[in-house]
This record gives sequence, structure tokens and C-alpha cells, in this order.
Amino acid sequence: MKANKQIGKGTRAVHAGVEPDPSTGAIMTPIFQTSTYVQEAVGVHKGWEYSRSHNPTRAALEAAFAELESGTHGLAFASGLAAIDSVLKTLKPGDEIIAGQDLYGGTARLFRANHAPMGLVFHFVDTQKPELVEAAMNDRTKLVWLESPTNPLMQITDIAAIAALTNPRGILLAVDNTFASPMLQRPLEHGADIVMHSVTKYMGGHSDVVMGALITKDETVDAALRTIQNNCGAIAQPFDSFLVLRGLKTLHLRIERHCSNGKKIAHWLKDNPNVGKVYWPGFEDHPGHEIAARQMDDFGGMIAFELKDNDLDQAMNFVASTELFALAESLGGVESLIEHPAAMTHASVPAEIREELGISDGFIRLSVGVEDAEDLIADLEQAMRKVTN
Ligand code: P1T
Repeated sequence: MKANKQIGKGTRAVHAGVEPDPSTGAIMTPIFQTSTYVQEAVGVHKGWEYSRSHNPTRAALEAAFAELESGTHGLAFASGLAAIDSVLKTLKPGDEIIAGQDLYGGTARLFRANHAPMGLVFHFVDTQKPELVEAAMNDRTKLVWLESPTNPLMQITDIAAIAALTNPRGILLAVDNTFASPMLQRPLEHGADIVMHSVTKYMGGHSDVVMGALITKDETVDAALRTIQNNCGAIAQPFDSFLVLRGLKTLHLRIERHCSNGKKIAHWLKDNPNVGKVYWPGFEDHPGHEIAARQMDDFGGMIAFELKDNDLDQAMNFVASTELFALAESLGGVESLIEHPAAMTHASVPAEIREELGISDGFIRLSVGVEDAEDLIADLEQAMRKVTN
């Protein structure tokens, strides 16, 4: 199915990337579990040579990613971090990157621990304020990297406002769209050059695959990324590609439920006297609400909050006390998860930076799944009783 703005997001989710198999008519793309393809004579083949370079199952998934994100080219990687790493590998020592101040801990660690020592220069900036992004730009700036909403503080950046700064200067804008998914936000429509996903999360949706994606509509950017994908080899595997193709068919339905459950739980938390601050962009008093309402189709199922006392022991007890919300890293699957960012997903962020950003020791993150909201609320209620007596 060709990218077509006229059709709805749900129709795209069901059909993206998938054509009946030409040899059998199979409606599902087969798992081409093969490393290589037989050639009739040297260079005479059916377009497939070696599975690091191309694989039909992965190609179908890559086409689906492109369609869902309103792009023209998609690439599937072994993990979200492998996808991010591939973008940075297009740069050279001395090149400068403006990165969001609040990022998944592993992304910031990749930047600081692996790419800074190789000569890339990072400026971590509050991208909620475009004027700060502009002030950090110079002739060596090649890339702006941001998340919106951010992990874990749920900060919102105006993607179009940042694109208005990067596009005229020839600086690439890459947006990690993991928290929103293309059902809620399509950054290429707002002027971004590259969209990245930890497919591990909503795109896969079933907590059974680790994968990353990059999407663009720029031929030159695609060619550079495709070369890195082939030369460095951090590709997505055929079976995993099949699982994600399967998962994408219900992305719109899952996201609808994540959003409606998220809304109920966010409001329940806000109204609870034992809860302090609640971070969710659907609240009118969230600093990024107006932008989120404009650039997103809904507010998603990721929520962060602090208990009233904002205390480490209480938070640790709380995350260990839920029964339906499983205590685990990751997010975006059908089952609800709870975690403690300072000790888990963002432990690699230096304590003073966490403190500066507001990722306190009492800070808790929820990935609200697609179960019945009443059961999820009852679970939070019983955990709350255990830690507030
Ligand atoms: O885990 P991986 O597929 O390599 O993706 C890394 C990644 C990138 N970007 C964002 C916004 C992410 O949330 C992640 C992974 N995050 C978690 C594992 C987590 O629990 O937050």
C-alpha cells in the first residue's frame, strides 16, 4: 500500500507495508528466515543478495514504518539504541549535536560514554525553549536530537518551532517518537528530518521484541543511514520483523485504549490526597499542554508522579506493592508496568543532573496498559494503602 494521506490512521495500521505474498497469495508476509539468496549467475538475482543488506520480511516492516510516519523510507534496527547509534555514525569528529536535556537514560549514556569520546560535541539543552536551542547553534551544529514527550518527565517540545530553526540552517532534526507512536504524533509532518522509535515499546506493543526504527523522507539522509545499517550490521531479524508487523495491525486500537486508560489514571492520581505532582501532558496546567494538544492527536498512556512525601523508601515500597502493574523497565506493551526511574531506567544519568531536571528519588513512572481501567485503579489504590498507613 502506498503512503496515502487520504486514508485513516487505523487503515494504515492494518495495511501498512503488507502486500499478499506474490508466490502464494499468503495475506501475512512470510518470515524469510534466510541468510542468503541463490544467484543464477554472478549478479543475476531477484533483487535479494544477503540478509544483512535486505530481507523481504524486514523490507515489508520498513515500508510499514515509512507509511505510518508519513515518510518515504524506513529502516529497522536491532534495538532503539542501535538506531540512534546509526544516526550519530553519520557524523564526524568535531560535529556538534544539540540534545534534549531530558532523554531516555540509555540515549544520554550512548551520547556521553560512547560518542563524546569519539569527538562528537554534545550540548544538552532544554528544547521546550526554542530560544535556548537557537543560542546553542553554531557552524559546527549538524544535528538536533529530542524526545517529545520526554522520558521520563513528559516534557513537550514544539517540533515545528525547532524545525523552523534547523531547516534553513541545514541542520538535521531527529525526533525520538517512542512515547507518542505515529498514532498520536508524526514529527515529519512538523518538519523533522528523521523519526526514531524504540520499536520495543508501542510499535511492537507486546513486550516480546527489542527493535529500533528510523524513518525519513529525505533520499540523501536515507542513503547515509542505509549505508550505516549495512556496513555496521545492527539489523532487525526476520522473525522479530514478523512479530512487529503483526503488532502494528492493532496499533490504533491499543493506543486508543492506552490513551483512555491513561486519562482516567492521570485524573485519579491528581485527585488523590496521597499524591504530589502528576506529569501528564493532557492536564491543562501541564506547561506543554497547548503544544501537545496541537501537535499530538491524544495524550498517551505514559504518566509520572510523586507521592506526597516524595520519599525514596515510600516510592520503592510503592513500586514493589502493585500487583497488576508489573515492576519492570520498558513501556508501551499491552500490560501495565511501573518503575522507579532514578534507580532503574535513568540510573546512568548522573545524580546531580537528575536532581536538576526534577527526577527525584520519589519519582515513579507508569506505562498504562490496555487492561480495564477500574482494575488498574484498584491496584494503585491497594498499593497506596500499603505505603501511606
Ligand atoms: O531499549 P531500546 O529498544 O534500545 O530503545 C532505547 C530507547 C530509546 N528511546 C526511548 C524514548 C526509550 O524509552 C528507549 C528505551 N526505554 C526503556 C527501556 C525505558 O524503560 O524507558
